[in-house]
Amino acid sequence: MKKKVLLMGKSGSGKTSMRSIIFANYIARDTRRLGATIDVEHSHVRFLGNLVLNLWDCGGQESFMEQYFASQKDNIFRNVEVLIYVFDVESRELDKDMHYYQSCLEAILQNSPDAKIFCLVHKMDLVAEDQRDIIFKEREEDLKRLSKPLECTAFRTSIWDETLYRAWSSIVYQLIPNVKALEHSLNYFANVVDADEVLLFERATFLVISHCQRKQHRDSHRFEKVSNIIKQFKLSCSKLGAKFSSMEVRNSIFAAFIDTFTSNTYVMVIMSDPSIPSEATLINIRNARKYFEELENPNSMNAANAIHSAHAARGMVNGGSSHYYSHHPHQHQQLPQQFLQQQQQQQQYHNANNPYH
Ligand SMILES: Nc1nc2c(ncn2[C@@H]2O[C@H](COP(=O)(O)OP(=O)(O)OP(=O)(O)O)[C@@H](O)[C@H]2O)c(=O)[nH]1
Ligand SMILES: [Mg+2]
Repeated sequence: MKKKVLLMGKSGSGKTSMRSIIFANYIARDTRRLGATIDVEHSHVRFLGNLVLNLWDCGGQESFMEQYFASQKDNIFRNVEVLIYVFDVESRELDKDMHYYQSCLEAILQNSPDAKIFCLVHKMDLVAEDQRDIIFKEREEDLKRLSKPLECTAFRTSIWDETLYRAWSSIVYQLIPNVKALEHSLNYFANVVDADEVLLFERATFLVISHCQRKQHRDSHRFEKVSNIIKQFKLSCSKLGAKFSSMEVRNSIFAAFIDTFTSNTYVMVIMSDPSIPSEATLINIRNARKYFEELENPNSMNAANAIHSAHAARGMVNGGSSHYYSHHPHQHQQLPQQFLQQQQQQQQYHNANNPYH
């Protein structure tokens, strides 16, 4: 499934920088070396296996912009699924920026009226921290007003922090097929394994594509922070010739497990019950892999529908190829014999290794 994504905005606003960081493993510092994009640079990014993002990075110098709205109009604005318009927050030519943005919207309205529109108020790191909220709110209001009758979603972004991941996660989320089924299954998985929260990251970009939260958390930006940190770590590993595969972080309050999951995702599981041993969570992650692999691949056994049936849901716990280890007594009777044995062994292990027991 191919989806055309237009990246537009004036020259130097940061389009190629973002694209390179999210999809081509650049680090922020390296973007300083990027030259201005000549005309349109096309790239195809495979995302979650079946989804191919067809990115059109449109160089923003004025001579190119003029051509986009004249001779190249049909070619550029036809079949667009998503328009991402990038504004440099420090730009001194706001009127001109808005003029081009509106020309863009007119062309979208004519050629791809169903396209989703995102505006990124970018380079927010250059604005004093105490001004960021006010400036963003102002810009957001202006943009929403000027976009009518089209709707736009605005994000504040910077390549120097996690806001880049928040914006791009939200954008790609809208493009992922059967994302609801994925979320439903993730919820189910989180309940069975008794996790505080479970997150799915796309494997190459580390964007969050789905999450399930069962406990409140005070930091609403933690997901994109984790994306940002782990992506950097993964890049550092690959520079040393190593491949990041998993990690466990444990303190007195919680344990976080990040692990390779399906062929297109990493999973993160947050557990706060200290009586559940790491091994149990790792087994549960391993056992869920096949199920999620099938869910991601729409050609296999119609997995998206299967999740909605009670039969399949029971199968996740006590039958088929997937077994879950649980501490909850009411679930024990559902588990098959072989699994109970495994569980008893785990319990023994757990008792032997838990100093608080
Ligand atoms: N401070 C700051 N600088 C940024 C940010 N994003 C990009 N830049 C810098 O802005 C400069 C221009 O970035 P590009 O990505 O090449 O801009 P562009 O929109 O692709 O420009 P054209 O290809 O000419 O349309 C580079 O030096 C980047 O390092 C940001 O969030 N903050
Ligand atoms: Mg560029």
